Amino acid sequence: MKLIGMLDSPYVRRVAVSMQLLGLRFEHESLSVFRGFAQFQTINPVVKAPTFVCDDGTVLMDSTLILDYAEALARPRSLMPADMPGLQRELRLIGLALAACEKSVQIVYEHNIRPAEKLHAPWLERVTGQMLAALGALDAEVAARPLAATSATMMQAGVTTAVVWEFARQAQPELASPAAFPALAAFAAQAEQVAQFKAAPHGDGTYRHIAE
Ligand SMILES: N[C@@H](CCC(=O)N[C@@H](CS)C(=O)NCC(=O)O)C(=O)O
Repeated sequence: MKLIGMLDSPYVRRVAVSMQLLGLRFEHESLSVFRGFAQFQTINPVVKAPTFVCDDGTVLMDSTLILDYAEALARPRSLMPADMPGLQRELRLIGLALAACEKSVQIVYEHNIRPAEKLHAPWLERVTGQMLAALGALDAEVAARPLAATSATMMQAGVTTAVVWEFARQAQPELASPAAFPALAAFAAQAEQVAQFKAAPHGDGTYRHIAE
């Protein structure tokens, strides 16, 4: 099994960290969807990160769908709660984290992909407000009920929240600040100390397999 994409993508990183927490072995190729576009196309013509190549050659994409597949492979291990109230909360937190993620990525693209003279201020304002709303709601949830932050206890909401926080903190430090979102900052600082997070650090490196 092979995970394709850079660990500076929160979507790629959530898959890498989750698969390690699930005890699944995989190869990782740190390939950029921008600088490595042509090479990426040869693996997945859609050029989406993460891309995941299964052992039989089937090519999957979209982090949530890849994680569905990983969960099925890892059973009975799981990063999702089995009980209904637990599942409901987990899904709410993951939804908030992924919404914050999407908006944070859109802000990056608006600044880095679009020519400066074509930057569309109303769109930037809209997605910035949406990102702050998602981070605010997530911060309130985490403050009200802390998330587990150890290898043995972390669940998918914790993985996604911490990975998205690190991305947003690096991408928009003036917006995603510990002062504005103290519960998220404190939780993510703990999560980044977990071995599976350290083995897949945000950036252009390749993940390191952790022997169990
Ligand atoms: N919903 C997708 C989003 C993935 C995504 O947008 N990845 C970015 C990299 S962070 C990408 O592939 N960008 C290139 C493009 O969309 O053309 C997921 O969860 O995997």
